[in-house]
Amino acid sequence: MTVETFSSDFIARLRHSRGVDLETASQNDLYSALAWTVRKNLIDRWLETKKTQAAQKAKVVAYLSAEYLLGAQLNNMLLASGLEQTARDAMASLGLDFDKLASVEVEPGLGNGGLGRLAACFVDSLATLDIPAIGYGIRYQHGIFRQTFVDGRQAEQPDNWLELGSPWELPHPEASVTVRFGGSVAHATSATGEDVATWTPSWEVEAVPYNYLVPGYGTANVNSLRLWSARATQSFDLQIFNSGDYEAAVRAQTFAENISQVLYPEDSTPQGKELRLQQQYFFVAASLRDMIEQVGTSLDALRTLPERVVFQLNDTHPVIAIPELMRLLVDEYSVAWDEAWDITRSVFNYTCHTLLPEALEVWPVELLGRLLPRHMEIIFRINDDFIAELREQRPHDELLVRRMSIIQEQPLRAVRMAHLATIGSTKVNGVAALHSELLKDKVLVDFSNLWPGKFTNVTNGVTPRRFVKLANPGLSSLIDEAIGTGWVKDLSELRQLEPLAEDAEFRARFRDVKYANKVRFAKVLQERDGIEVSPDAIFDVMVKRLHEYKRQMLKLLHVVSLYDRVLKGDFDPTTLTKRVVLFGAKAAPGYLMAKEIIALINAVGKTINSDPRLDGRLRIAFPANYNVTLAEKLIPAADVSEQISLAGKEASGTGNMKFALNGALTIGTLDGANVEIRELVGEDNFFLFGLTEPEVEQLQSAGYQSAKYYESNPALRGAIDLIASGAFSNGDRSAFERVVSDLLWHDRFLVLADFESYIEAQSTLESAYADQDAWSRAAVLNVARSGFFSSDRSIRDYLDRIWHAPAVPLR
Ligand code: CR1
Repeated sequence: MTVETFSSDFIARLRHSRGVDLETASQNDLYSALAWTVRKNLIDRWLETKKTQAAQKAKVVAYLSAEYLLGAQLNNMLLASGLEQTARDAMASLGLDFDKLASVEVEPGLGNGGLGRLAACFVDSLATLDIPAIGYGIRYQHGIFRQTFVDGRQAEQPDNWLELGSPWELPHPEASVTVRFGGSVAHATSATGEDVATWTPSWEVEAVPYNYLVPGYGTANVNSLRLWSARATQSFDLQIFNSGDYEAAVRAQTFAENISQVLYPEDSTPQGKELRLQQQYFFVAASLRDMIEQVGTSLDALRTLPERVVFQLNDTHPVIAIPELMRLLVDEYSVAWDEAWDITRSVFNYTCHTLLPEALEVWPVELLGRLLPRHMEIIFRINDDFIAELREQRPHDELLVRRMSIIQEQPLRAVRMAHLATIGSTKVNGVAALHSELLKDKVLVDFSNLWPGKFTNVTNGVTPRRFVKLANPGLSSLIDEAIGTGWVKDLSELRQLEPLAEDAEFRARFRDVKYANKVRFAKVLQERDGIEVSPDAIFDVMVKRLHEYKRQMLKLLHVVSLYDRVLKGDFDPTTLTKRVVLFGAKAAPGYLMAKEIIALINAVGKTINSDPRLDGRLRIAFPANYNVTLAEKLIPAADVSEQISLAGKEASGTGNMKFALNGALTIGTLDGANVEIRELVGEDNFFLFGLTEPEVEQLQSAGYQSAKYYESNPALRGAIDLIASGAFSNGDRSAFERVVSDLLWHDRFLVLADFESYIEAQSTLESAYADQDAWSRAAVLNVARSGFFSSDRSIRDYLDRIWHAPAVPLR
């Protein structure tokens, strides 16, 4: 495509679809026309992909995920279509500022954090590897809330990403699926003596699919992401309307459409909200129906399901799919129970993303039974069969039965979704080597004893397209020049950079790229948030959801203790290494402690940033509303990556991988994927500190008392006392009492126990940073040795270990 044809397509779009011309167009008109013009170049490939995959009856990977944290689309679509320069030149030829237009896009933030971003990386890699795949999810009207700070405290604003429409989606209302809820179940016995259940639901909604293109990189293949939007069904609506109760009709419509209104802003800990269960069933029921119809609903076709599709359950959120498939097969298509169960167990696999016991979803029997009465029956029957089998294999162990049952009796009768997922799946995987071990040995130990072969590991990965190629053009060109461009599709090629770590000239150029990225980010931060940072400081970055287990408090205590020592005249501030501590973090709106910690970080920032004694050598920068768009600018600029969760709590982490790939050095614990990062990049190129998981376990079972650490470590005591003194709250000693007393008397995540070791690692890090050339060598080695963390590799692992779905390249 030439610049001229791009321009004329663009103008035609503007006129024919938006009804405006160049003179009258708004920024949004221009952005939309630009997006349409780019999309046009992918549509033929998309249609061709669908046709080829259908013709070959290829096995499809159906990824079921309640979240997709996609990030901006335009840049990625341009990369995939190879039109970046053309589009830029075309806009310039029309006198338009490409970057300004691109910045109009509001990123689809249909996810909370790592889990949702992982799903987005996975669909990218599936497309790139030519695997027939479809991502199923929910088209939330409002994605993750927009965070602002009011007096340093988090305030949540609704995310209106669809306000001006999205040029990337293709609605297909004609392919809508009805999803039913509530009501009751009647039973009869068939002539052959089988139980026949008839579910009479009491209400229903329409699920309208919206397709998004998921183009692969360096291939013609374009897969789909299908997100469902809830709409009131016509008949449902009309019935009430005709009865004359217009208000009730409107209420019913609102009720139905609420289902896809908003993403639950929870991360790791679920909330037992009925609407959330409605959302889960809503998208899963629509997706199964959609998939099964593609395979066919005759008995013969249904029997081929395991060869035609594999469903990956992204955490417990979509696990209601297991009883739903049973219901479809048994109730709607008259497959015998045992055969239906064999089919079901062979098409599902489950990925667990957590180690926190409180994060494993459970649904009260009362609620599930009311919302989905037939599913509740099916779950009971699955459980009865399972328990019968268990009693045979492990007689006289009723405690074991109670532990493994899908139904928990205490404190509330409830369905344990992780147990249902494990029982109903072929494979269960964790998301990093350590996590998968702990899953086997702790969280699901009874199941791994029973079925050792069921458990496997697939270490997470990130897409190098978005997080290196697009986010870090400077580094990308440097790599291209050194080793060619193959790394974008085969990230293991980064290994070839290793010898260049010994090349002084290469290191200098690498350093220049990092510095330029810091300058670029400083500019972004200035324009976006009015925050000033100097590129000459260490950029010490901690970005992730705010959670106590991730220990933003530990990072903050480090800063406060430095400040305290300066105040006490312990050392000369001019000897401080110049450092900007960058935080980015959203707290779940109902997570009060997390919100307190945000307020405290901002309060400390306000005080130290304006204290002349520090001479600007130590600063905190906490831009609000950290999102994918900001990450793409921040990560390439980072010198230090903070991965400091308590060992045994972070399932994997994926930010850690993005930083290493962009040449930041990690300071971290032996937790999640940090373990593998350190092994690969080498222990000399990683700043390790903290207790190991077994040590944590030991300390906790011995009766951990955080106050002891406070008593015995003067630097720690100084930092905590300074917070408690009101130094960051205008003398108000009560302002952060909750945070302080929690640290002293509870400290569930052993912040105080790891403080000393963390401070030591930080001073090692500072000495290392002083030798810029040695630092650059370590940074280059981080890049060269992190190729393993490509999501392409993760997907290959899923294919080998779990999915066994062959690639279907287009001609
Ligand atoms: C984990 O906390 C992991 C991602 C993706 C998160 C994080 O360590 O990297 O999943 N879990 O696997 C989560 O969000 C709801 O659970």
